[in-house]
Amino acid sequence: MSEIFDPSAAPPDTKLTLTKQRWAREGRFLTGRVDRTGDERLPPGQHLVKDWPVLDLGLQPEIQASAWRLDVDGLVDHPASWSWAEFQHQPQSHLVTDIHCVTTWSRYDNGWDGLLTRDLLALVEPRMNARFVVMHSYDGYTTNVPIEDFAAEDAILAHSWQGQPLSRAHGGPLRVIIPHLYFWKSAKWVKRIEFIPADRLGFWEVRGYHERGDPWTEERYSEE
Ligand SMILES: Nc1nc2c(c(=O)[nH]1)N[C@H]1C(S)=C(S)[C@@H](COP(=O)(O)O)O[C@H]1N2
Ligand SMILES: [Mo]
Repeated sequence: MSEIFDPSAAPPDTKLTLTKQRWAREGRFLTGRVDRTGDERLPPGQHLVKDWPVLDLGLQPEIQASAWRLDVDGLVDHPASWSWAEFQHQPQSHLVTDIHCVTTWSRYDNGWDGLLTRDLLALVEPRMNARFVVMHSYDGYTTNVPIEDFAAEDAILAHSWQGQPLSRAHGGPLRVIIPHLYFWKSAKWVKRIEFIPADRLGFWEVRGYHERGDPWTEERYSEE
């Protein structure tokens, strides 16, 4: 089914605001502190870089704008299936975050534009039994996160970096950014966001990367 959010159908901020107010009352998606300063800003074992390395499976899919879609489905009350034009009509936000890659580089102050995952969640309304999120990409990559991590206040589906359209090498036209986890959790070329009841490991997670990937506790690789 395709239930496309129509911004002209109802005052969009009202629905978003009401849903988020209800979540606040229910204590849903409460996450840890997002802002970190000073010594705490650079996680242990990381070093700063000024450039932006490219890491992927060696295949950078080129998606024609006319063929691009984003599906949001699984355990949600209002699944979405957006064309590029429809996606661009969703609420837009700007934020600045750091990047922490498990290969030990970090990059500060990256400006992103796109749809906050909080706003996406308010549109599709995950059910109470939706506990994990799997991101599927056009290159076949997948990665999994608990829904609380997906719902972090600074997580965003980004189409622009530093005011410019995201390059294909870095995941354009659209990628996920989850700044408080290692960067392999930030799916490039995202095409589907699936809400599921129990954890299902993604591409790197089945190959020994940590299920969660918190840089501040160095959740780099799983123990076995
Ligand atoms: N679709 C897709 N997303 C992906 C990957 C990938 O291979 N395919 N690699 C991940 C890894 S391991 C890293 S470190 C970052 C790299 O993003 P960058 O190339 O923009 O630095 O993307 C992550 N997201
Ligand atoms: Mo990575």
